Amino acid sequence: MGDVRHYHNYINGQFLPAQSGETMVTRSPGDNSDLAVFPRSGQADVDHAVQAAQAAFDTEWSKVHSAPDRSKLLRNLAQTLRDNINDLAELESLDTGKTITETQLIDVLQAADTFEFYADLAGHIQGEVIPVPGDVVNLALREPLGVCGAIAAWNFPLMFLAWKTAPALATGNTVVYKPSELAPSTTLEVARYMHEVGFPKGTINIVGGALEVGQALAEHPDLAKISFTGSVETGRKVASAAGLTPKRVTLELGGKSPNIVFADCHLDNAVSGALNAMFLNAGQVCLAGSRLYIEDSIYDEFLERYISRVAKIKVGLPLDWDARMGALITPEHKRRVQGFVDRAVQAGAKLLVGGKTPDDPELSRGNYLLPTVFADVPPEADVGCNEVFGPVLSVFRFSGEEEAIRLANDTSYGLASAIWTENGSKALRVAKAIQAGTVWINTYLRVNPYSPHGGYKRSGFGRELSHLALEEFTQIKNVYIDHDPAEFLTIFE
Ligand code: TXE
Repeated sequence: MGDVRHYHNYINGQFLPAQSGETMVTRSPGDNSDLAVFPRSGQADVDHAVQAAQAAFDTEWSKVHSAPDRSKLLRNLAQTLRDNINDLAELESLDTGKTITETQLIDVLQAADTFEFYADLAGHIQGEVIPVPGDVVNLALREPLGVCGAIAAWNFPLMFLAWKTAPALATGNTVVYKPSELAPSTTLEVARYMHEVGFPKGTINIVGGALEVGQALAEHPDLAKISFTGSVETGRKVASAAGLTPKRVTLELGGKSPNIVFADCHLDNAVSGALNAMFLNAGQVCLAGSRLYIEDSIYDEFLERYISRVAKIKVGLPLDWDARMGALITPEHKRRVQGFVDRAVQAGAKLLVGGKTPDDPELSRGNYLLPTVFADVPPEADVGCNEVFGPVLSVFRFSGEEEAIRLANDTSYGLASAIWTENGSKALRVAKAIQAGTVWINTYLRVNPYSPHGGYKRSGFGRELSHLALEEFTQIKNVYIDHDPAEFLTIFE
């Protein structure tokens, strides 16, 4: 699919190869052709980046650069993303396999919006004055943490870059960021924009590589925080490594989110919502509504309408503007997803649509799977309860509010959920009863920089986005000033 690109790390304001000289290759999921060569970094590169970030924090970023300066840089970066939307969207599609329609309409714009949102907030990071009795002034100052590490997954590279670096930088921290080795290209491209926009050297460092880089970051004694997005299993390792040299941890892990359709819903909207919920980015979305619960009395009608629309989803090459679903990230991941499908069939689940590779010869070299829907999923089929991270939906039926809540909460995950009903009181009752970090009512996958994002239960802890992320990247200093002119009281002689 064109020329192979070559990237370096971005450390201390310089574009550098890994100190070992080693490189890795990323392939385009659409046809598995080589897309980019980038550094396979190691401990020495992470140490270099952390030292650079510490020096920038100590000397410049948190002290010399005021909030308006930080705000201006973030805003200029957002504008640069917008100016380069066509190039970035194309590269993001080639690197991740998702459709150009998605990357143009969602990924690049969301990333730019997020940088802008935190540019706005940079000037509003405030502490408190605490009303302590007596002749005392008590201030709670809100200060940056120091050097923050970030480890990202491959499914929304540009958005994760913005979600993790924008609040960190806005609050005066410096950052060492590791993109996923499966889709690092746009992140390494944006490093160039960060340089051009004029972020001071060492403020933001991007280190490419595989799990060795993630491990080195999680274990690093000089990091104040680590922010991680990825699988539950890796999240557990990151949290325990981070605990050895205590640092703050934010984990955004997987999900198996319930999408509940009550009989009194707006049927057309609920059908459209359930398509968004499951098939955007070919289901490789932590928030995917991969358990669809339909109330008994509308079960058949809903499914009939839904399946006829699923069957029309065009699976296509990432740069095909008519395609509505692209490729899965790697051949291994496709095999993993296909494994869920095969086991579900063996366990007796009813395959309503999809379940196989598309016939289109144009797609034969990529990692494509047709949108897939199962009904009558028996409890022993893991497709119904584990995160598939592919375009595979399990449909269940329920009867009444109580059963909907019980089924929705019957999972160790708690990332997202949705309720479709025209009854406002019912919607609020169910929303309060669901154990998840997000409950959408009559919509699905509304994500924006203004609203907090994060999980309950095994889906993680800490919040990204919104003004609440500012708390995750700051600490409070208690300044207590006694200006009572009377003699100082003490129990000592
Ligand atoms: O994730 P990993 P992968 C889920 C989804 C998917 C599965 C595996 O189910 O199929 O996870 O995806 C780095 N210490 N999600 O393999 O392994 C790694 O280099 C420190 C849900 O991509 O968790 C990458 O940068 N870092 C999810 C990042 O961690 C380590 C999005 C994520 O890798 C490390 C993606 C280690 N020991 C996958 N091992 C979501 N929440 O959206 C790996 N890494």
